[in-house]
Amino acid sequence: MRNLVLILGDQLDRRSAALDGFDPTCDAVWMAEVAEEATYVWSHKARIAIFLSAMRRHRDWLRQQGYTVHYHALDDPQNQGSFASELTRAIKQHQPRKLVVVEPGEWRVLQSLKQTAQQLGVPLEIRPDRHFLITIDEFKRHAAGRKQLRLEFFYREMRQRTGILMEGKQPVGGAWNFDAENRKTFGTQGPGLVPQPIRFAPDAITQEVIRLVETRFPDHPGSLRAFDWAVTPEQAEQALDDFIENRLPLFGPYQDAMWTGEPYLYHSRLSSAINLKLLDPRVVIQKAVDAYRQNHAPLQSVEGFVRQLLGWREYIRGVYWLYMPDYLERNALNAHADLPDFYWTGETDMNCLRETVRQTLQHGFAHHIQRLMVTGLYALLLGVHPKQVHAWYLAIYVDAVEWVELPNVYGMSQFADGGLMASKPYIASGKYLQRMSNYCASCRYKPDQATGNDACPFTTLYWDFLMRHESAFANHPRLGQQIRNLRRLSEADKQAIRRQAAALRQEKPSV
Ligand code: FAD
Ligand code: DLZ
Ligand code: SF4
Repeated sequence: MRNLVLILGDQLDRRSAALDGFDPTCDAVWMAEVAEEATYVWSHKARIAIFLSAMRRHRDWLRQQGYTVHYHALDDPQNQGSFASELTRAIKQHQPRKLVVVEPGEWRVLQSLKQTAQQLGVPLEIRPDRHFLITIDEFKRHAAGRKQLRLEFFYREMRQRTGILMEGKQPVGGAWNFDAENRKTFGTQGPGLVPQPIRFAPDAITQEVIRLVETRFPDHPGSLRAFDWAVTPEQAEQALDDFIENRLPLFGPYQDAMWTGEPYLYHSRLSSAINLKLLDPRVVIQKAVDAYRQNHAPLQSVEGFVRQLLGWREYIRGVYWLYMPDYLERNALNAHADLPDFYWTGETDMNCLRETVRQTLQHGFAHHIQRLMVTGLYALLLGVHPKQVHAWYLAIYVDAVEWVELPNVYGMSQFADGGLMASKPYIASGKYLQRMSNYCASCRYKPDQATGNDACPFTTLYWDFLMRHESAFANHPRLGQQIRNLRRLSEADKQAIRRQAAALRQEKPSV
């Protein structure tokens, strides 16, 4: 054998660079379902199922195209359960002269592949992942010499570089973003009838995978009863068209809103398909821009959506590869509390957390503002150790791959990187959740109270957070107002808040 081409679970791109120059007479593809990837973090059943189901579809497609695929199924009795063991077995059996792989989505996996190749004395060729619009090296050049990395600068550069939503050198519509128009709430009357996203009933392959996951990982969190994710490029494209047609027009204004029983609202629900590389982000962006040009969706929605993909997604990946592996060791706020158990069960009387976690367990999904301002915010205010927060986020979402999950958790949500990625910690009290959702209306707590039996734990912990980090943020340009408000509290109030926060840390409130 000349080349053994390794295709990992999140590399299901039919135009992958791994397949460039493939010669069916002397090359073969290797894919491996391995238990370690499901257990390394305690993965939600739906996360395991989506990867395995999509991998099996890709295997079948490759074989239909004439590629030889050596596929290590999870239930193969010889499968020893890790990339290292399965790759070693394959190398010994096929004796390839070279291994070829596209840049993996995790630093840990890259090290494991390098180590195995080195131990067995087989060269490993790592090819750039052209799924992304900017390479890792190009991002490093963008970062070089800058005192601070910020999304806004990067995003503008990407707009200029690609010409997306540009008129010559100027942004279409005369502004780079329309954030100020994108913070609408649903008011007390609620969102009304939100067009529900297209769903894909599990077919025979997915059903088989579901049975396998239930048998092999019965104690893992989450349910598979509602599994309806896209697992092929064709389904992913249908999901994209459905989003563009039905939800993109209102994506912008309601980007930050939340509502009970509505896990998707006007979000695209495309992250898993894009991260598995079933969808090319260029196609997604182009279809959104076309919708604007055809007057189907307003600029504020289209720009808001494009920014997530052309801006945040590429930026996040750049940050990950720029700072790994040291990034994982950061804990700038010196947070050491344990993640409350209810993150795995949803059993808490805090309604916002109960809704978000239960929905997450049901679908393996929560939209961005739920991840940032409900589960993320509570962990940040409580002071949970960032590694525990990271292990939860990596395990629990169907779209979680470390390159995208980790900077979102450490940089955007927990401020564990001390501001490398985001300009400030995203902190708020329960009053923010009251404004942006209807969660508080049926909660036993009161968002405007910081102490006493009915005090909202978010509000108590918000003030406590400011007190604990007052000196660090006293001169922060974007937290000044919050610190000034803190300084208006009486000493007695501060004491009471500290006591209540300490009790919350011990109690881990549950029903
Ligand atoms: P939409 O709201 O419709 O956005 C469109 C697309 O933009 C998404 O599909 C996604 O590809 C991209 N996008 C949006 N925001 C981000 C972002 N902050 N970073 C990178 N890409 C973005 N996203 C993941 O894909 N995997 C994760 O593991 C993940 N973990 C997160 C953890 C935390 C703490 C936070 C705050 C965010 C996380 N995100 C993650 C980002 C974001 O929440 C999800 O991409 C989004 O909720 C997916 O839903 P959607 O497809 O409906 O996105
Ligand atoms: C997340 C995941 C799971 C659950 N299972 C597999 C698997 O069996 N085989 C595989 O190749 N990848 C899996 N993945 C994705 C990996 O954890 C990891 O994110 C990617 O390999 C990084 O490129
Ligand atoms: Fe969440 Fe507090 Fe509102 Fe209850 S009152 S839903 S705990 S923010």
